[in-house]
Amino acid sequence: MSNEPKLAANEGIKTRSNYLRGSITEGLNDRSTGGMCEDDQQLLKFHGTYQQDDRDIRAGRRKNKLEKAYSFMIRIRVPGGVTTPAQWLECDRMASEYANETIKLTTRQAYQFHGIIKSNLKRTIKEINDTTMDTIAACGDVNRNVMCNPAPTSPVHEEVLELSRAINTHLTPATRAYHEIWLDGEKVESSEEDIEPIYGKTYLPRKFKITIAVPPSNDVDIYANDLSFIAIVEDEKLVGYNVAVGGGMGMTHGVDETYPCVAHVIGFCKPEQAVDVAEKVVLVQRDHGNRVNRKRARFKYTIDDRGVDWVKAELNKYLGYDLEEARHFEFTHNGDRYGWLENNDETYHFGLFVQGGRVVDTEEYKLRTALREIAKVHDGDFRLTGNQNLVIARVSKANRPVIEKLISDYKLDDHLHRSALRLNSIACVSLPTCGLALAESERYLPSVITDLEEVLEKHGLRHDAITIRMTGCPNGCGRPFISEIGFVGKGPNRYNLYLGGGFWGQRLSKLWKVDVSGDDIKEVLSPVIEDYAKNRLEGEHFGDFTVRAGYVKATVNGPDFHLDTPKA
Ligand code: SRM
Ligand code: SF4
Repeated sequence: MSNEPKLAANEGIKTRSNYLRGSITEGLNDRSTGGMCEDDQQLLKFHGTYQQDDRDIRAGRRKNKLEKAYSFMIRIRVPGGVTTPAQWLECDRMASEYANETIKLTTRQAYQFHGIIKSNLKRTIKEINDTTMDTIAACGDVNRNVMCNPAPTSPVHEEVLELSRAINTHLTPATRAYHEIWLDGEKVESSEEDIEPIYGKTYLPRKFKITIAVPPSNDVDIYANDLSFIAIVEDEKLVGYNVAVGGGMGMTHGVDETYPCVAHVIGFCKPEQAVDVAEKVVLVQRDHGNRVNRKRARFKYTIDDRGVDWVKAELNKYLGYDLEEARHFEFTHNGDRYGWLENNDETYHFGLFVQGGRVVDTEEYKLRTALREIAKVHDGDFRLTGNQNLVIARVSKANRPVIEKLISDYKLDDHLHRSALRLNSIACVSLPTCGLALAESERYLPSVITDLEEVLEKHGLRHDAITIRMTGCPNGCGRPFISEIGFVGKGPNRYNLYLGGGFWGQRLSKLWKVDVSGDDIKEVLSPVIEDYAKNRLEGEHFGDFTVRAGYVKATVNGPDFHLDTPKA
């Protein structure tokens, strides 16, 4: 008997999969069930799709001894969040033809479709590829969609967008499985090393996330990513990037060895070194990440277990040169800008608030129709933000009146009437599609904000930006642990409340109240809001205030997240 610890089950699935093929093709052809076998469900993630079921009707189907109402979520990678009007129109068509009539804009600048039945899965992925977008590596134990600031446009921002695309392409799995399964690509014989030169047979221990930010905007939340590049600009020229590693949000309630972390800045690299740095950081994690315990398999734990100095030294070894000293930078916010913004090339952006990132038509607000009509005449592009919003971008001077009219006809300029709290909100998808959800989020946060708006109004805080985020479980898909007010699902209509996060996402929050009923949120938070209105210092943000006023202690990082917290 070997004393080697037993590898996590997913490691075996990857090893046996023949580079992500498994029996996916056979499963797709099996019409006796709407689902796929368990191993293939894991492998499908690498291809950008998740098996789910409609949780609103799960119990009823169980009672009637019916199979769960299986369907699939598809995630489309969009490096830097930039897509064309033609791609938008195609997504809009597919949302009706194959999905649930909605397009979901995610917290990582990607698109999602929900509710695709198995018999339409291959067709949908094929048609997404026909639009020159793809879904490979949108999920799975690989590098995910690479994010960057979507706005404004400037030569520096364009360079950064190019880098996000270059890293995205460089770290895309090389296996032909995706082409064979979804695009009817030919089977090509190749040697082991050619098949997957960066990842190897077992890919990464866990998902891996990369982002690039141009200060002063941290709208892509660099501190929550495994690897980030922070653009350093001198005399309006990009001179290189600070490199930050080890951010991440996910944790499990009651398991103290799991916790969110904010990233550590470890050095500086030149622009031409950035792709190489990204690859080598990935290799450090590939070779040293935890493949035994998936709950501690993210890069943040590799770093926490061995130390930041170790990771720096190891990375320098892999690179064959040393990162330089990190340079000075400053962030001021991590929210989006709304309304019209002029770029320095005589084009215009319109920042549009999309509640919960859900593009859908309702009786009162025809958002999806409006965006379809805009896409038909738009001569620029669409940019998805990391806060689930949308920028109608690079509108030409000549075309601006046409777009302005549509914006006005469909009342898309409603940010003017929204509270700053709502404009700085994020809610993860949660119920009914997410299999891991413990409580509502996307369907619930809007009404929580409406309640809190009454309190803000009363105390003159309607236009004060406070970041507020809700997730249906502690996986943290809406990055709640770096917001100033965070709600994290505990059970049906029960939430843990976190306070004290940094306004531009630089400091973790801390658990303040355990297991609060959704119905009590307004009552519980009102006195804190009132105290803030009366006793804040000039320019003091809500998160900083809640720490100074003693509601919570500041979290330094990582394991400290669980110190001094109330117990359930
Ligand atoms: Fe996430 C899993 C949705 C961003 C941390 N996430 C899931 C799944 C796939 C549930 C599952 O595994 O069965 C959710 C699908 C719900 C659905 O019905 O669509 C899901 N995550 C999302 C999205 C759509 C939330 C949103 O409302 O926008 C975001 C898609 C981003 C994308 O385009 O790639 C999304 N997820 C995030 C983020 C935020 C980020 O990346 O900046 C995080 C926290 C950062 C991080 O990774 O640490 C995040 N998702 C997780 C985790 C916890 C990972 C961990 O380290 O513990 C899981 C669960 C897991 O991996 O086991 C998860
Ligand atoms: Fe699902 Fe939890 Fe992510 Fe929300 S945070 S989408 S509930 S996994």
